Amino acid sequence: MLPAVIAAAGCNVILGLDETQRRDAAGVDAETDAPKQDRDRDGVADEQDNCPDIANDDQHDEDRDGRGDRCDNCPHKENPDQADVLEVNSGKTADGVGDECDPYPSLESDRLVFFDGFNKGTTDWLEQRGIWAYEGDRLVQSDLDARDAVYYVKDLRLATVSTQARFEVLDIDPVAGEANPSRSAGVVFRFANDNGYVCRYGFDPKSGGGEVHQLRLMRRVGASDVPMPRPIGTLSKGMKIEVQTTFRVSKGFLICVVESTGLDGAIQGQDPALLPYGSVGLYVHGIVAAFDYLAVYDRGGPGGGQTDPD
Ligand SMILES: [Ca+2]
Ligand SMILES: [Ca+2]
Ligand SMILES: [Ca+2]
Ligand SMILES: [Ca+2]
Repeated sequence: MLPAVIAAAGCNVILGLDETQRRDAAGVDAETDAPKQDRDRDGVADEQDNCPDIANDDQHDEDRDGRGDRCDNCPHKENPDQADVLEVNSGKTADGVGDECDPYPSLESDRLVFFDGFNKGTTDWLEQRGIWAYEGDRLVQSDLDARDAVYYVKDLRLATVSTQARFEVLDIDPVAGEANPSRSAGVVFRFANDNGYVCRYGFDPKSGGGEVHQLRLMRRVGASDVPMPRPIGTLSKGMKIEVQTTFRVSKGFLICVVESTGLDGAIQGQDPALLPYGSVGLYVHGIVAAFDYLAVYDRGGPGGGQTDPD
């Protein structure tokens, strides 16, 4: 029986050619007899392929720098030169994360573990609250009345997590006499027990009129703020805001950075009660926001193990 099994297996290998391979097998230029060059067999010829060695049939290029997301060492930061030299300049080994987006550009071993340019129209996210939909290359939370709308990436179990996200403020719920009148958006880090932190930009009405605009690191345990909000510029419609966070879980250390034209700020907090891992999400409260991307970086992988930077 053995030869028959082998013959059947061999037959399956031939019949098992996928659609791309069949097309390639037949893809011979009639005039030159030269095979079409499509090294990664994603159906896009090499000279047109923005990642000629990595299959990426969607050809998505979030930052429009000519490199497809799949082979761009900063998929969301324009860096056509793909520079990744700052570790080497510090006597270390380049880690493959471009200088332009590397959370620790002179320390090796950073790793991009999750990137979503929100172009796929499908999701394998863990959980959502609010009304989230893919609209033209962005993920939009469209419920103006939503309080604590979130979108969670599935559990990442990372020891030190850095996130980079950008969103546009499309609308803001007018502040009226309500119990929780704050408006904000940002990135949330959730621990396994459902507690966590939000790095967010937002504002509250000021008693006696006006608004207090602040960058906040908000602890979600009992919804109490980490007591170091930092006043920054005024949130307005059309503003594009970049949020960067680092959660150094092993040291109970959190950094929250917000950048936008006309405003920026950074705060950090420390909490010895941080748990060893969690998931990352997008967070919106009383705002319609369109997220361009979310990138998540790790130093250490599951359970940690890498040296945590000081
Ligand atoms: Ca390709
Ligand atoms: Ca690119
Ligand atoms: Ca890039
Ligand atoms: Ca790097």
